[in-house]
Amino acid sequence: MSAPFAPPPGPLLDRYRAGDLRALARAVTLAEAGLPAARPLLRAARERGARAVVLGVTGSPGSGKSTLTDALIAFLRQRGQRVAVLAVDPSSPYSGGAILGDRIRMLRHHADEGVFVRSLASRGALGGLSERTLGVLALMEGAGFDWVILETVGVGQSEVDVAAACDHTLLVLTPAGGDGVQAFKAGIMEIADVIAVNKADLPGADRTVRELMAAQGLGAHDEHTWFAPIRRTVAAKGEGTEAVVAAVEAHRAHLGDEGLQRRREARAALEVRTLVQERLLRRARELGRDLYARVARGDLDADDAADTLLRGDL
Ligand SMILES: Nc1nc2c(ncn2[C@@H]2O[C@H](COP(=O)(O)OP(=O)(O)OP(=O)(O)O)[C@@H](O)[C@H]2O)c(=O)[nH]1
Ligand SMILES: [Mg+2]
Repeated sequence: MSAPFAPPPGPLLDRYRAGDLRALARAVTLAEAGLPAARPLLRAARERGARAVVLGVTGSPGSGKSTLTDALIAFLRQRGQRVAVLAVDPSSPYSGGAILGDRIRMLRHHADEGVFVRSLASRGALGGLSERTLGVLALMEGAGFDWVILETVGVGQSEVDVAAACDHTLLVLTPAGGDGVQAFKAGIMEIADVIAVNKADLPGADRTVRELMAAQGLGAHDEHTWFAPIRRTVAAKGEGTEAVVAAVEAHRAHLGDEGLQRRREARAALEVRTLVQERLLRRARELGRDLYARVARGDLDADDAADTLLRGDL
């Protein structure tokens, strides 16, 4: 029986290679689940080579990351560029129902073949990236998008993860609550390649920009230091998006081919290390039980148990 809305025929891999967005959606699902069927797709994605601008968007909860991402989509589409977005759902108390809101907002692009939006659960780690995030980004890039945007809520470690996963990091701050000063104190500013002071329609934006600039001057720097351009945005009205895009492109020019290559190598290292970690921990969970009992009884010390697991000769 053939369903009325059956996907177009042809193996998934061919359809993915041809840029079919439904095939991409399926590929992402497989990759997210860590299924072996995702492997040929991931390989195909990488064979195409890296060419997208991979932009991480991070910042405190509610700072306007999704609104700004939506505005960036609109601007980039006007320029005829294709955009894929991966929103990592932190499943945290911070974001509440925001993901639903994101979906509804970005739905205005849903009929547009040049836009692909997907949310990914972060599996508990607060705002952190799952083991699969980098694979999913690679699939999006391999599907031929010009920009691949990763949105995550910045809570502690996650900003650092985002910076490691992307070519460029856009930090979204707001004039409210001394956001800028807090970012500086928490060492978050260091990972920013571009800073958006969003909600610039609210009071205090100028002051926030001044504080951020002063903070930038305090850090160690020389003639090669990249000072993250600080741009005022009113994402809700699409204001400042063009300046943000220009700043990201300026950072890309600053990195040059060599700098981009270094970032991509760091990303590859993160991806491989994450997979190794995941596999080792799975093996430890599955095979370690007897060893743990022996460690608990005092028959084996923990170091020897770890060595045994790593050697895999159980
Ligand atoms: N005044 C004003 N409000 C804005 C602006 N941009 C976004 N907002 C509002 O700020 C709220 C949060 O926006 P989101 O885009 O959902 O923020 P977010 O950073 O994605 O939030 P989380 O994903 O939950 O961390 C929404 O009510 C937006 O309408 C802006 O430029 N000015
Ligand atoms: Mg959001």
